Amino acid sequence: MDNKETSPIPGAENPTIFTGLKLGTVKTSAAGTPAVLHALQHVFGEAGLFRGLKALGKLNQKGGFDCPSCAWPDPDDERSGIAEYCENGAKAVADEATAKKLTPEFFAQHAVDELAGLTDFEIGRKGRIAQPMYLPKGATHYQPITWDAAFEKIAATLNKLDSPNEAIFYTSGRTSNEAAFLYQLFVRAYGTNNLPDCSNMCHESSGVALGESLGIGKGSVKLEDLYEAEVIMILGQNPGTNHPRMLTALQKAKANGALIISINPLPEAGLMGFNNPQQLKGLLNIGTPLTDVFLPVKINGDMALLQALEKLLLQAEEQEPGTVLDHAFIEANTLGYAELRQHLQQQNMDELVQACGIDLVQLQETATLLKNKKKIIACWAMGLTQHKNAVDTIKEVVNLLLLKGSIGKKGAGTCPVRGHSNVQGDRTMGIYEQPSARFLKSISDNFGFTPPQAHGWDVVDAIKAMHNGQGKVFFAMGGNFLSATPDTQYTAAALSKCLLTVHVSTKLNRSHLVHGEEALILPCLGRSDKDTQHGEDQFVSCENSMGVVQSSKGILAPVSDELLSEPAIVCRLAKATLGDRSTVNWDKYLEHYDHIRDDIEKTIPGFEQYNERVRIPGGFYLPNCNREGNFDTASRKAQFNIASPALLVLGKEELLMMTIRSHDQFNTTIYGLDDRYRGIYQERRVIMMNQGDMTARGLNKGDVVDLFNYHDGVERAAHQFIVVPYAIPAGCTATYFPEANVLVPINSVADKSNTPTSKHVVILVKKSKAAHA
Ligand SMILES: Nc1nc2c(c(=O)[nH]1)N[C@H]1C(S)=C(S)[C@@H](COP(=O)(O)OP(=O)(O)OC[C@H]3O[C@@H](n4cnc5c(=O)[nH]c(N)nc54)[C@H](O)[C@@H]3O)O[C@H]1N2
Ligand SMILES: Nc1nc2c(c(=O)[nH]1)N[C@H]1C(S)=C(S)[C@@H](COP(=O)(O)OP(=O)(O)OC[C@H]3O[C@@H](n4cnc5c(=O)[nH]c(N)nc54)[C@H](O)[C@@H]3O)O[C@H]1N2
Ligand SMILES: [Mo]
Repeated sequence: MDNKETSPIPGAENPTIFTGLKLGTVKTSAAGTPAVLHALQHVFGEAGLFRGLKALGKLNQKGGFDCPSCAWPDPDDERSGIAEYCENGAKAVADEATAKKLTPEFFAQHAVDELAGLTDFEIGRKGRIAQPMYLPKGATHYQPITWDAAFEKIAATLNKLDSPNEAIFYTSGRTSNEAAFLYQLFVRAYGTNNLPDCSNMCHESSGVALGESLGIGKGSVKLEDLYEAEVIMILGQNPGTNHPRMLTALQKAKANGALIISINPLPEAGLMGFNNPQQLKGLLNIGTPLTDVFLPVKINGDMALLQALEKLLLQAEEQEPGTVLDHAFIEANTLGYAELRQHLQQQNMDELVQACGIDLVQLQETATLLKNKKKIIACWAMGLTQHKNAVDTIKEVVNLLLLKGSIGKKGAGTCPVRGHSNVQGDRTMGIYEQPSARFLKSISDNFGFTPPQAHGWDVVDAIKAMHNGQGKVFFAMGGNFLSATPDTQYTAAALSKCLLTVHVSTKLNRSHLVHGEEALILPCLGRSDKDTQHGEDQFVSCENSMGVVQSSKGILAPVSDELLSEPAIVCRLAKATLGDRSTVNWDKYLEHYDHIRDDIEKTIPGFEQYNERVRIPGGFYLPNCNREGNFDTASRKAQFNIASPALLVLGKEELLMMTIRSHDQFNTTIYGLDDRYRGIYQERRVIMMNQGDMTARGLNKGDVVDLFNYHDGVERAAHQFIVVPYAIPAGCTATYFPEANVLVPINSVADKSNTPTSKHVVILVKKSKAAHA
């Protein structure tokens, strides 16, 4: 670690100002009329009545555009006539569809430092970026630049590097298949595999675990499987806020008899109950209870909890042989059962109970419920993936499913619920720092150049490389790298050392304001914007969390004539950078996006007749070996995994912190200051604490505290957070991302996936000397 000597970079973090905390009641169910009203208020406030209604009318409709919010799939058959959207999808659309724009005058009036002094909430409300902007070396203000000059500048900088491996090309997960494919093609033609993406911070652990255990790094269930499941387990996920349309599916599953088991340190409103706004009962705010069994696990207690359940199931099987486990499935499809059984027998039940924080009686009741069930689906998100042992924990989820034969049959399987709307598609398109030899061969067969073979940097390695001077140019296709990544001050120092930082963006964010020697902002069309090339309206395509590829066609008039589509930006940058060296005909792609899809079809398996099938309303499923009952591992079998829960001994004063999303944000985009379901209003600088932990530290509700982390002997401090007592297990705390990212150590990552441990940060809480909130 070399960040001891770096002094804090101004504007890297949100300013420590309070906005006026109000505490209300914690909700016990999600959605219903207030959610719809809340959503419409947002859309009309930001986008205006006409743009707002027009956009919502086409959201997630067949032939419309794909919601830019989460990756939850659309129903294959019936879609709601009103609009297949949710409150938070509507907020995402409103945020993008806003008619407000940032003119050159705006940038002339406001210095970069001044903008960096605002909160993320204030920065995001400024509006859409309306023309390319350039920050010369040493300048205090961004100034307009033409597209041609911008591309030439980037090209000149890239071409003067000693090696293409000194450049880093990040991707966030909103980029379409078409743009992502061209982007990775350009980056590899330029000569590097440095393609970190948001997935490295998100579901990378799921991809690694599922790939190793089951032979495919994606989930196996389709939406209709949820309707046939006997049990749905939801681990480390808050669907009421982050995947609200999932609640409709859970409601239907429940009506068909499914039991829902929720495993989460917090009793999240959306897990507990749901008022479906599209049904009369929901409009009247009459809710359906969702969760049958709620297990308030300690942070990172999941592996212990799962092993305790598996141990109890093994015991039940011994008592009534042949009734609990699916021996035929285990025999035919798996490796390592005997070893797992032995390993579980050796685990001490008291220690497992202690580690997960759930008492034995509740675990026994849960095991009894699972005993005779044959169709189990496990859903999970960041509560499992962002831990040091995340890969092993997810493999433990797989162990449980395999014991029950719950993979490769209807109503059963794995369901990692993805985040960004096309994060899964971006990976399918080759946005990956560790491309397979097969993928690279396909590129060289189809495009007449040899792509670099050496693997590149992921997010954490890219940050370290910029920090130590090896990474010199940072280019981002979307996202907000500084605020999304761990160890904010370390990352800010890393970005500041670059020669050039470039962001292809829709909205202004902090990563534009903490920059390299020179910086560029390239404004692009968003999902809802109409994209016209050569006089014809184009559509793009995205892959959702369940592997369905669908078209997405924007409909709103762009806020400025100067916006380019992401494919156009890539093609023009590629031409400027590669010039005569290029073996790819970049102009062809912009004549019509069908040409991009033709080349995707040639290069990537599963896209046969892409142009035809993507035009079928509802799209098409990509192949998935697990669904067909196959396991594409080396042994052609599913692999049981042997691991032990981590033994973490906290110091006397130490607490564990998870960084989570409020109800009013999409990652680093802050829509508002409320976390309605958790009863926390008008404030984001809060720390949710167990009352016992507060009492032990002499803390009261409303006290202001400073938070510290000392990983690797470096002091990381997040100042001024207000204490909120909350129903959270002892020893555990929660703060919001990105305000608390400054505390997530760059070197604290998941084994194998290198994902920052954003849900597992050891902290000390000390009363702040600052004034009472
Ligand atoms: N509106 C909205 N939608 C979004 C997003 C957004 O910010 N806003 N973000 C999108 C993205 S990119 C993603 S990846 C997803 C994120 O979706 P989620 O993963 O649901 O998001 P988080 O808020 O990170 O919540 C994680 C949940 O895990 C729980 N948790 C934390 N630690 C543990 C643990 O150790 N064990 C268990 N069992 N649970 C734990 C927390 O209490 C919380 O309920 O949502 C996507 N959709
Ligand atoms: N502490 C902590 N850190 C985390 C997490 C956590 O739970 N805790 N979660 C992690 C996760 S799961 C993720 S996915 C990452 C998210 O990391 P990112 O994907 O990097 O972050 P976002 O906030 O989603 O990016 C928002 C920005 O994207 C731009 N944008 C929006 N739409 C478009 C578009 O259509 N095209 C282009 N080019 N730009 C667009 C806008 O300028 C906006 O400011 O953060 C990670 N960081
Ligand atoms: Mo994510």
